[in-house]
Amino acid sequence: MTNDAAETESWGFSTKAIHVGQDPEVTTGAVTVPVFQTSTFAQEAVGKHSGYEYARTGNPTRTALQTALAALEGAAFGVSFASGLAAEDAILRMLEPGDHVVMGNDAYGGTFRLISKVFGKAGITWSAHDLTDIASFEAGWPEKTKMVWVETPTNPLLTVVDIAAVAAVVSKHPEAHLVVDNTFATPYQQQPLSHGADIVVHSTTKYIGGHSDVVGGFVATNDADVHDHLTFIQNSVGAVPGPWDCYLTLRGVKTLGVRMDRHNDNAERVVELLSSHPKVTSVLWPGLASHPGHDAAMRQMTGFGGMVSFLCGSRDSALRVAEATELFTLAESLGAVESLIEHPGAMTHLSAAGSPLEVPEDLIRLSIGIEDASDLLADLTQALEQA
Ligand code: P1T
Repeated sequence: MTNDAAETESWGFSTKAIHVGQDPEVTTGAVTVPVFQTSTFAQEAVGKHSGYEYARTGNPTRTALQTALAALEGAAFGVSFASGLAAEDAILRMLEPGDHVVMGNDAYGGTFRLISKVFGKAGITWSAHDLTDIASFEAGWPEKTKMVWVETPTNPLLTVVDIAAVAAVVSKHPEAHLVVDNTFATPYQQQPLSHGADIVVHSTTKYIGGHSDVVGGFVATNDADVHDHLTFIQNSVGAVPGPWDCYLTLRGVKTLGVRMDRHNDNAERVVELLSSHPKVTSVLWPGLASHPGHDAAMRQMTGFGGMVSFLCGSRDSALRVAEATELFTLAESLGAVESLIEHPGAMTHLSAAGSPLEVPEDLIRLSIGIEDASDLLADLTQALEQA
């Protein structure tokens, strides 16, 4: 059985997740894409080979993952990397000294560190803007902007940026690319290319892998020049995922849809609890009608996701709650089957301290897993007693 492109195009999300790029293996009929644990591939004659020469350049397990993820983002091209930051690094290497990156005023601390500290040294300038204020973003367009970097929803404040509105501004500047980090939403509930983004990036470490057992990154695009750049960097720099990592990620991909439905449902239950809790001063989740980005989320997302952040009055209260949960594990990362809790100011976003991306000190971020909601609620209830 070989699936042709026209047939797969019409498939639903989970059918694509399970089948695209994942035909039974031709020599044995193995139903699951094998882990091609090899660094090189035999050639029949010089330059005559199966399409694979050397595993940094290409590996069939990686091809399967790239093909499946590209289909899920509705993209012509997909390129995998060893981590989300390696994927971001590959994108940012499109820039030249003197170029400028506009980013949102809330983003993963590691992304901020990469742009400001690593690419800053290479002569790339950056500025942080409130990308929910489209008029001021448009009016304040910095000269030499070559890239606009959007996270939506953002990490960790869950701000929703209207992708189509930002794309409308960026498209007036043909020299600039719009990059959307789709890690929090996942392609199951948001497909940025369809809203005008040029490039989509993921930390596949998160929901796509889904089991806290692998680190990875992925980039999707419909732009052949961008794709050429990415494959050139993938091969030239070599920050590639190994075959086992690709296999584990692909195994996670198959259940992305069902996991996201459960993450969404559990998050809704947690948000209900937090919203009426006396120790909680504010709950941040795009599914709340009172969330400033709720309307934009309704337009561009089909679910609100499993990430929930909240404020609880003081840094000390936040630290006490983060250390008091028993079922929620105190840990960085997110998007897996088990629930996690963290204090962004002291953990994931420490590198943004003192910058325009600094986060509130009484902020707690939850990654709601797929356990039974009643157990999650009981754990949070007992932990909040320490607030
Ligand atoms: O960790 P890595 O796979 O390199 O991905 C980086 C990254 C990129 N984009 C977003 C939105 C992210 O959240 C991350 C990683 N974030 C965490 C590790 C965290 O706990 O927030």
